[in-house]
Amino acid sequence: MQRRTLLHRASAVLTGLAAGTTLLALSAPAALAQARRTPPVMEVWKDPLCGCCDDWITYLEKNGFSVRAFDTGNIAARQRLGVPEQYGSCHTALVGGYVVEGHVPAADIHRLLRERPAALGLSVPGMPIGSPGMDGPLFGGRRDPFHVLLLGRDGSSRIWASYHQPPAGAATAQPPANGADAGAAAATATDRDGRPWVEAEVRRVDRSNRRVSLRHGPIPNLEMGGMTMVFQLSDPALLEQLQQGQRIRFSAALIQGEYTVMQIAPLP
Ligand SMILES: [Cu+2]
Repeated sequence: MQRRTLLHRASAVLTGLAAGTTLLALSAPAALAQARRTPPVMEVWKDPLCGCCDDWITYLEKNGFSVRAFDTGNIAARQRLGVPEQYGSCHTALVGGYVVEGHVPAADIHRLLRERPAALGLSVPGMPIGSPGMDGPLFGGRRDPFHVLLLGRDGSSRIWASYHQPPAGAATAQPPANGADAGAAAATATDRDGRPWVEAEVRRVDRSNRRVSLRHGPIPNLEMGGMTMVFQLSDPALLEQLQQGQRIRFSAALIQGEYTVMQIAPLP
């Protein structure tokens, strides 16, 4: 009788877990089993408008993590935790004393927590298309190669894992040589660094604040729909190329939490 009750409870627990509900009252054995399986808690700092951050969080929750997300304080968290700028992405997380920057696969984080190397943490710099959270329908199944880096506390890094690498010996696409940029860029779907080109109309050029307002089409790598938005510029010299009313192609990225125009090309 008692055994049957326990089994009953166990199946209720499983049902509850499957439904994703919070269990408030567990029987003692179930609570013990549950404690052993308690998912690591990860804190994530991100921008409230960051769709790919939300997708990454949803993915982590499906892959063994419990996430506490903060919609502000991303830049401050990155600085406080000591992530050098070149390893930055759109969100910064902390789990088990380690920093996790950007769209890092769950398996690499589990391995980090298991092996516990002397390190700052892991990073996937930028926002590679095809990484977890950057693989929604908008990206049409595109899988760009990327590395997960193990960051040292001294600012160094080494490769922890690699994904979607071209097979050995395969010809790798070379970026167009400088000087041939404009023509080649206009003829391709991505900029020199593989970010998708987006068509836009320049609405306003704010030279004193070094910002530009663009009415743009969807930006797949930022999971942003078409809208009018203000961007900062990766290089202030880009301002000189922009005039109100002009039609352009541009690429964008999230740099230190700010939407940033990375490159500009004439429309074909
Ligand atoms: Cu992202």
